[in-house]
Amino acid sequence: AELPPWWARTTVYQIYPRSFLDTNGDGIGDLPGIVRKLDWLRDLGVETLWICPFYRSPQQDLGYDISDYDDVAPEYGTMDDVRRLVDEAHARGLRVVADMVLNHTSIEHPWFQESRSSRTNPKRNWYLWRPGKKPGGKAPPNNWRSLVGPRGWHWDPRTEEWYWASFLPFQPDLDYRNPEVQEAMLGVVRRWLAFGFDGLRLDIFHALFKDERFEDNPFSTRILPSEDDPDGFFQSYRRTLHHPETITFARTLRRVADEFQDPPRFLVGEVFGQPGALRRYSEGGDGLHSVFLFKAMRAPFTAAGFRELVSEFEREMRAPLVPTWVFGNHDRSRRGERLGHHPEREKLCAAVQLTARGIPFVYYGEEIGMRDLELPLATARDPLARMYRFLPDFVARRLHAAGVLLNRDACRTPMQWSSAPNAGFSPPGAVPWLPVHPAAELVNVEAEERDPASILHCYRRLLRLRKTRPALQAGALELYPERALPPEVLAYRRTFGDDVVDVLLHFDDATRRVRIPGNCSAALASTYPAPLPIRDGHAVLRPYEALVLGP
Ligand code: TEU
Ligand code: CA
Repeated sequence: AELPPWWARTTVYQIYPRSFLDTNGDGIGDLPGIVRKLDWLRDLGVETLWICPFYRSPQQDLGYDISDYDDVAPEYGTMDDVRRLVDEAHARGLRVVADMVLNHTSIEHPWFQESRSSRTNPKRNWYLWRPGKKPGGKAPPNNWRSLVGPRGWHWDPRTEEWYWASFLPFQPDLDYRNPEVQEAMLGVVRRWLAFGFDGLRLDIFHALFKDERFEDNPFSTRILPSEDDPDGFFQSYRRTLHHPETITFARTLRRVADEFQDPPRFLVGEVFGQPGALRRYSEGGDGLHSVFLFKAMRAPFTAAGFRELVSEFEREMRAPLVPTWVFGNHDRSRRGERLGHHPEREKLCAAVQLTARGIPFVYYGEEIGMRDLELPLATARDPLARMYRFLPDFVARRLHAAGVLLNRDACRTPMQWSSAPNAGFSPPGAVPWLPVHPAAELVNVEAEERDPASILHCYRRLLRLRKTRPALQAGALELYPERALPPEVLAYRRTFGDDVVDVLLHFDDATRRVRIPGNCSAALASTYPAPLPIRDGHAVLRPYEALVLGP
């Protein structure tokens, strides 16, 4: 059997540049900081780095509001620093994926400045401008709501029309039905791929095309629909998300990516919805290579919950489609929050992520069990938090209960490298852009390097093993039947050609002896520093232990 392309086998580490390492003491993480940690990242064993936006930006949404796609935010570094980052990463065998925000620009982008200047400006129709519904203009064109709750139409008094923004008011959406816009943005994509990036992570890709008739949504709510409620979600966003032309555009983008080879470039879409609906973005092999599946963040932490999840991923993302394993990112509560800051549980999640079929995405800090830091909404850097501050209490509580992070600063605090001042993120005496989590005293890279039972070492062991086993990188997955094991244990087999691996995942706080389900009886790795010996066809599983077995 022949191994699939690199992107289908890789492991991804997500870096939020602002929070990774500050080398010049201005309190802001920078590109030289990432370069300085490349050896460490290679030794950790991750294979691809996804770098959140580093382009020039007023930073109202911390880089997701771009004012120049062809330049670097000066606080992060220079174009030379990007060059160095890509080259030095490649020199270590690492791949680098850039974040690409196609859907919208910053309000400060010269294109929008021109567009808003008059109704006859040549860039007017680069964005979505509409007259109001009623004479006088003061009623929005329709009932569409932004992805964050309130309406997405914004009145511009200068030209007395409304512009559309899927996210926040300072992030106006581009009009992808305008061929000039497509050409301009495909140019941006080509330039960064030609620069040497190995792929792109596509920000809110599912929002690119909107209903061309601008008809009302059948249903509209001020309260964010839950992703678990596909009907509500679909009804209130029917005209603004997952438009068939967006799927078509995924193919256009793929053709552009395929202009580059050695290596083939990778496109991963940020899209929301149920796995079955998201499949459309990559089905047929000529669209996006993969899409984020956020469902792992909501699955009940039980063997049954994960059995269901793995089955769904297998069913809906059947090979050659490749699922993704995401437990956190820069928008969501950190994984440890949901697991009660329980290292053994976090390690079990890591084991699922690194041994089930799919592309693992590890959010910086996840590998050491970093926590959310609760910070006041009023002084937040996150523009969403400053908006949510005005929500009625009961709505805020409902959002919180649905797992929406009201202040995304919480999961973006500085990387905890050591117990030194500023956790080693900024030089002593500097003031980091967000406070360092007080838990950094104990939860940090340096401390975990010393502890073979740490989450960090668990990642290292499993990543190392994965590199040597085609079955883990690219093998088919088959679940063992429920009756083969106690209800607290989930088990599957990965097979690639002659390479076979069995994985046992123990979702319980007890120690139990189980009969191994197949003929693999050599313990290859555990989430504990060393696996216990297999005797008489039985394995002893400690609390939340994951065990990888070979023949
Ligand atoms: O996020 C899109 C998005 O809708 C969510 O992740 C959202 O932030 C979350 O559900 C709110 O609870 C992407 C980026 O990941 C995010 O950081 C940007 O702010 C956003 O797009 C706008 O570009
Ligand atoms: Ca800095």
